Amino acid sequence: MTTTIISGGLVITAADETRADVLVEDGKVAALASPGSAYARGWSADRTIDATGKYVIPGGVDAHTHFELPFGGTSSSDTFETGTRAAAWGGTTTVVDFAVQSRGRALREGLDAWHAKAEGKCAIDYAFHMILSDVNDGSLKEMDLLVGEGVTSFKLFMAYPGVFYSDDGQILRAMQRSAGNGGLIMMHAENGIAIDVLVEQALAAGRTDPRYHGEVRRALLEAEATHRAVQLARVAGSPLYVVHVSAEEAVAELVQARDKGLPVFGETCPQYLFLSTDNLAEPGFEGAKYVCSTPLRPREHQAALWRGLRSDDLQVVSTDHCPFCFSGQKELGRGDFSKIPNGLPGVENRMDLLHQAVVDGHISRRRWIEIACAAPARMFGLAPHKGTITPGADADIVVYDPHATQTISAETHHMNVDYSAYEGRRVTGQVETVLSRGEVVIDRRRFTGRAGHGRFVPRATCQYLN
Ligand code: DUC
Ligand code: ZN
Ligand code: ZN
Repeated sequence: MTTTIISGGLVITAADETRADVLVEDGKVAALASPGSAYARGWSADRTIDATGKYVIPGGVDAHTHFELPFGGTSSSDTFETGTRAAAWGGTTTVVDFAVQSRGRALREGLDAWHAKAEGKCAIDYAFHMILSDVNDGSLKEMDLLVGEGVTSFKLFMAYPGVFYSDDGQILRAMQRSAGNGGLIMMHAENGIAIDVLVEQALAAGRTDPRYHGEVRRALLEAEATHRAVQLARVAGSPLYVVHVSAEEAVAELVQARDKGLPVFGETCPQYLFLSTDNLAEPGFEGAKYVCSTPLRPREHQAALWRGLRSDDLQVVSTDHCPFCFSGQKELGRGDFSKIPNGLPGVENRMDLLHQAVVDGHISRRRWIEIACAAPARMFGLAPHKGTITPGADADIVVYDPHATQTISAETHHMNVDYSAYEGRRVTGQVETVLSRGEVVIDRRRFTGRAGHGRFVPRATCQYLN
């Protein structure tokens, strides 16, 4: 049995901030004690980590990543090995990635393929959601089996006709099924049929630059789809989690639903909080670096997102990490924005950017831990093992230096992508040491983990409602 004491830090969870020593035994949190009392209590340790002057926080839970995702004629550039290592560098100790059902194929085939990509490769623990691209009698039945295997959430798309798109009838049927089996429906809420008309019209008029990606994917079409998804979930009697909310008008739809007491939840991502259409409009095709869907919005939308995060109308910040290199991948869309692979890197940056939001006064320290660790763990059935520091929980712990400053850059990041969406941004706060189930995977800013340490975590059903 290996024991570690993390001494002298400020332990921050979503519920509390206390100065405490943390005893880790056999990969789990064994106890918390008032600072300096560890030895008086007779604790002994193989290793002591001095966290004086530092925060001791739960490892981040990023509930939205795409490693090795085939998309837009290419594949996202982080593997499970590089992506989970970068996550660890950024203080994230659990990721939930999206396995994909191909059209005309079984969920089982897609899930097996994602298990094969991840197994033996991950530096931190991982779990899967399932993307439904083909809702039919077979896939509906398979949803029950997946819930039994710990894949308890299913993403549906109201966008990308001909690829991932489901029509309203298919969505309703999947929601009815999840109402019965405890699964959580995650919705990509954009009206893809209308967007495709606007794409065609823009290209025909010669509007081919990256910024038109943001213009055709109108905020109103995100709001309309969000509204429709909420009504369909009401009819089905199922809860609903809307992913990557970016538009103020979509937040308003969620607020309206939640004010009615409906079990409707929302996620936003750092790119919508920190970036804007100004980035999409950067000259010389640089805007391609910021093409993702839902798209970046004018910066005026950011206030509604921060407000939603403070008021709990938005519950989770995940990354939608889906990196494509500028060179050779984003470049596929030169002369036609609709051919730019959609997605941004960010799995390494989320915890730091959200700490910067604490420094800037957008959210409190405890809210930082709630939206980045505790809420995603509860939402996706990972609690009480993940997302908090309490006796019995997995010892997924980050020693965080709140005073260190750093400049985010592709030169120094660990994601397998040739640019940073946050290049040159100065932030206060930095991950110092990271434990994953008690094993030190980052030791004072040196990677000490290994591919294969990370395990698949079968998840319970959504605990947010309990
Ligand atoms: N949005 C992205 O930006 N990338 C992958 C899929 C998605 O919905
Ligand atoms: Zn999506
Ligand atoms: Zn996504």
